[in-house]
Amino acid sequence: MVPPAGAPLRLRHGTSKESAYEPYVADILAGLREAPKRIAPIYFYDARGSKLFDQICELPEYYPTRTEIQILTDSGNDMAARVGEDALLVELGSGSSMKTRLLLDRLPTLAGYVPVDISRSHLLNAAQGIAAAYPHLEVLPVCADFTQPFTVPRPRRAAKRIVVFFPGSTIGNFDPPDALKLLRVMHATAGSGGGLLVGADLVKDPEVLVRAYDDAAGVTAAFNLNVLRRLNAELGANFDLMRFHHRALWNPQARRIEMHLASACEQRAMLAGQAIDFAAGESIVTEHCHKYTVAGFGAEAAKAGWLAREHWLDPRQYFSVHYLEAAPSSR
Ligand code: AVI
Repeated sequence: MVPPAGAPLRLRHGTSKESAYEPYVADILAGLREAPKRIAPIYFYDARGSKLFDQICELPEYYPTRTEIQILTDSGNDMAARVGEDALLVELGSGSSMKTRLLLDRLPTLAGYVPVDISRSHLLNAAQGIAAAYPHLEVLPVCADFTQPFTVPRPRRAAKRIVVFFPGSTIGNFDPPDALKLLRVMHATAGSGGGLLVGADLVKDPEVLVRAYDDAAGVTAAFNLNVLRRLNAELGANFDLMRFHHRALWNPQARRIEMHLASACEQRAMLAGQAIDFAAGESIVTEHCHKYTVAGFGAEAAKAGWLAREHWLDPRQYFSVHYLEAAPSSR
């Protein structure tokens, strides 16, 4: 269950009884009753959260976006050669960005472009932007939760293969079992002989990683805290934003950055009539950002039936883009 970015979390006519609330409320409360407490990162993206994320991508410390763009710029021709002639490109997530265009510019024979997004407004904006910039390209938007199987539309001109495009290292925000499930769904989407072009952030100096998620200007802190602001505004919660602090920690065993909201003191917050008690220093985990090695990513993908064909790195070896081919389904 993924809330479309910017969509409200609760029906206007909800009552104070938890059972009458949208399923998101039950999901958030269940996470806050776990140990450690959790709020899923899908809840970051209201309008303010999406704007803050755009600002994060511009930060000097946040290297992933600009590094992936650099790799796509430098090695886009090789990637296009892998995608090949007359392919159908299926992009997971909103497709208005510069990354998509860097690829589309090099794929003049595409049979079609399928942006997939759960937010109808993001999807239609993105699809219109791409259709205007590439008038000869058939654009076939699909409004769907891409973590679940969905039907790929057929373009008017038959495609030789389906290639899934999943930039941004969003795969890193899935814990390993969910990342594997997603790799399997992508395998089913591409079908035998299809491809996957995917960005994955790499393990590196922990100082560089922590700075990327705890920037000097405090934009990531604002992004993290915004989730509590959202729960207050949309669900009538009463988290005291002054008494939670953003923390970004490197977990070397799990090879991930963990984003936390740490409680400055012992305190109680209310959400949907339920009390949530915090000890001083106790935190809510809001996001995991897994970092891979090139070989480790290939090994995970192989479990889902993908064959690693080629990968591209930037000169500092901070970020990787992989082209994988779908072996016949392993299930
Ligand atoms: C969306 N995702 C790839 C970002 C990341 O780097 O894991 C989310 C993010 N969280 C804090 N900064 C960026």
